Amino acid sequence: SGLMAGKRGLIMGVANNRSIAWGIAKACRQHGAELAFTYQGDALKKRVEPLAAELDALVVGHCDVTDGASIDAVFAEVAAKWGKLDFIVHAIAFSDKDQLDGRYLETTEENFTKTMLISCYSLTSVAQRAEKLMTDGGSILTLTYYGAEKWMPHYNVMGVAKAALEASVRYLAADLGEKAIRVNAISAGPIKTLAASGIGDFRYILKWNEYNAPLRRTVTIEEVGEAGAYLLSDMSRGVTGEVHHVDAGYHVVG
Ligand code: 0WD
Repeated sequence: SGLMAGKRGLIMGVANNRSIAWGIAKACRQHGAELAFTYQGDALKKRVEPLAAELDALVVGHCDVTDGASIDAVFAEVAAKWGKLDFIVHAIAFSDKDQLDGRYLETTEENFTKTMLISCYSLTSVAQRAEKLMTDGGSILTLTYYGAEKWMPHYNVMGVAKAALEASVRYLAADLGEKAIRVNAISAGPIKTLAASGIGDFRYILKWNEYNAPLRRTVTIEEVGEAGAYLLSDMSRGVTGEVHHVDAGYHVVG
């Protein structure tokens, strides 16, 4: 269908075919969008290239959000290839695995800073570049988790970073609204991905959600993808600064 026909979007955060960003990319493509992927490092390049090919997408290069020059290079390539941009999927987070277990209290200054830079500030650094390319307005989407709102076991410093990320969504939405650029987040329920495998007792968290979420199950990357396509398309043109839960309803009981 043509819900997203004529729209061009940058997908950041595909590590493999289990990534949430991949679920969103597939849905956007199904609705007619044209896509460009970034990858982080050569190891992921080999994974991302065949996935991009499946969706007839461009690969616009290595982007490590801790390296501003690599973000600039990616946006320069998007500008050269497309001249403008309609949407961005920011599905990036990182924290040292050994601090996603045990007590938040043990978080080091070094890991706190790194976690905040990669998982929170990167949305702002990406939005700064996007503003210049979203000349017809646009939609920016990031991914968050319920651990931003409530204490969750093992989520620790990532919960603190996600709380700041959700606040960033509101501030960026206010800053970019007059340019018709919308900024929203999906708060996804737990999904077994590469990033999730770093969180202590993740299998227990999945089970807990299956027992307690109103829909009595967890969600898929395809379900997050469809909700993402809504937030990235004009269907949601009246929505910005929103944190939309795609979590089988867990947040109403948890
Ligand atoms: O249960 C889950 N999986 C949930 C994930 C529930 C709710 C939210 N999320 C969020 C994550 O926190 C993240 O923001 O969704 C987003 C996507 O995560 P994912 O799909 O669960 O995980 P994954 O497939 O591993 O993709 C995250 C990717 C990285 O993968 P790895 O595993 O190699 O760290 O984020 C990227 C990288 O591709 N990434 C970076 N990209 C650029 N620069 C960087 C960086 N410095 N660090 C990580």
